[in-house]
Amino acid sequence: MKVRIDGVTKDYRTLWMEGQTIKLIDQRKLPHRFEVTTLENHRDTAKAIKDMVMRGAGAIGVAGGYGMAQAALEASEMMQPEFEKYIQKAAVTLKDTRPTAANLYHAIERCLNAASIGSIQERVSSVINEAGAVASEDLYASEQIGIVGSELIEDGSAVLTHCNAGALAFIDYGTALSPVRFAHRQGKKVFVFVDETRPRCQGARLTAWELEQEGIPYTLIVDNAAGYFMRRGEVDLIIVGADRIASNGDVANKIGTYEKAVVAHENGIPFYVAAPRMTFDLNCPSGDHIEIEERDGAEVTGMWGVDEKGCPTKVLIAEEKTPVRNPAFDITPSKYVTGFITEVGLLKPPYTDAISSSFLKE
Ligand code: RUB
Repeated sequence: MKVRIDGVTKDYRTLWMEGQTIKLIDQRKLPHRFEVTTLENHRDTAKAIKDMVMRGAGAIGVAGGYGMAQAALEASEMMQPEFEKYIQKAAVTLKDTRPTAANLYHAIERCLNAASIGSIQERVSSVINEAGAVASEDLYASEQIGIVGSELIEDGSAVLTHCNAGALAFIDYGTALSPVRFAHRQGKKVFVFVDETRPRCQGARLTAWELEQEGIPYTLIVDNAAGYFMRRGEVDLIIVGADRIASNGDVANKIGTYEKAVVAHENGIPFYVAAPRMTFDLNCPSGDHIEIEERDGAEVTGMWGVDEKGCPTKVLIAEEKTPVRNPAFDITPSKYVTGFITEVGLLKPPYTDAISSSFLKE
């Protein structure tokens, strides 16, 4: 993704591996400060996933894979039984961070398999290669999603998106924002309504920042305003990302997605979900089986930002003791989804068949 710092534009990935460390853009500091931070070992990586230093299904999947590569390197001098114990424990530590995104689970399982055959040195190299393959596949998928999805965006369209399913939620390009990026690069006029996305405001802080960097016109709206703009006919289509998609097409995505889908349906607005196959969970029959992460109530009673001098600060908007429920995701039933934009094409209903046959394609 393009990042403009002091008038100079540079290309960045959301996260990458350097030796045994992971480097990543600290998403908690954006848009006020651009900072690259370093994670020294797999425990740091697990904590960074939990604390949302990086977030988004694709990005945490890649971080999970890299975290496993760190663990393998940490254990490279051990004997086989200790190596196996260490790797298994690291997998649990990394998985126990955020339960909803399928990508994290899949990436860790792939690395665990890679760690199971050969000499210790061979196992270490296999895990590193597998983690690298997860990252390359993510990158390829997000580029293809952009190409497939840009065909759905006509010149002059207004797209509404929720949360951040942009380059920062992936390695680059993103899912929901990738079609927008490609349409913009093809010279189409495209405008984006950016939902603020309480409580952590990934729309206001991250999606708005990404669109600003790319010079794509956008406007920030509060979550409650999306229905207003849809009813006025100002929104042509909605594209969101996903954290886990059940085999029947039910979608877990950032809290508030469900309401957007229902209001879009009511107003005859196409509602697309952009996601790579890593986000689909064929073992999960429906949205009712998806575990929804509940996060700390402090995210709802307080807000983080900077003061007028640019110093990081937290303000309380409700009394700290206020009882809070804070589900991070919700389920959108597949009947509200117009299509899935994937790296192997646009999937249309009936979804159970379309999803299972998409896994037969190369
Ligand atoms: C992120 C979120 C995003 C999906 C899309 O939630 O809900 O829409 O993860 O992911 P959080 P991707 O900020 O809580 O992680 O674009 O990576 O597939």
